[in-house]
Amino acid sequence: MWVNDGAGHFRIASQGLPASGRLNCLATGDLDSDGTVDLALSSDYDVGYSQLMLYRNDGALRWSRLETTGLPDPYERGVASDTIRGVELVDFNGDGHLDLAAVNHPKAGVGIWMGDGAGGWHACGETGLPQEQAQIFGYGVTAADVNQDGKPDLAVAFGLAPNGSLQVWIQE
Ligand SMILES: [Ca+2]
Ligand SMILES: [Ca+2]
Ligand SMILES: [Ca+2]
Repeated sequence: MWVNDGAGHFRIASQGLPASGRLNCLATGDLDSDGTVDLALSSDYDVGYSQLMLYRNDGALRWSRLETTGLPDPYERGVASDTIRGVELVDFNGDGHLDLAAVNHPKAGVGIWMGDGAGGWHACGETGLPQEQAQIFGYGVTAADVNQDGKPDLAVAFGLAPNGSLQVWIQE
């Protein structure tokens, strides 16, 4: 993490963030509604790490891992068949608490977890999003309200030559 001084100069501010591992994507958002920007990280292989990790910013740029329930368990053996590469934070259901979207790398499935604002998450079952796709990998996910109806939609990038694609889903 680097902080911008407003003139394009940056100083490092990473105290408490992971200093090792295979981290690949991040998203920002105020996970605990205290006004500070927090972080969600995805990791695609690390024994003892979770596929999804959340870090809280205390306002003085000291980061600490947030305790969570309901997100995927830490890797036990670095299982390469079930890893995540892509994470996004947005309030999908408009309840004021950030929710989380992530794309699985080797299965190319898109998962949604609803957040309760207090560290509890629950996976959504019937989302209409792909749960598993053959011959393609998931690489990235981002949310935006592409049809301007007030409900965040989702774009996901997939790739494994020659089958790559960028797909967009509208939230119903
Ligand atoms: Ca916060
Ligand atoms: Ca929500
Ligand atoms: Ca929309």
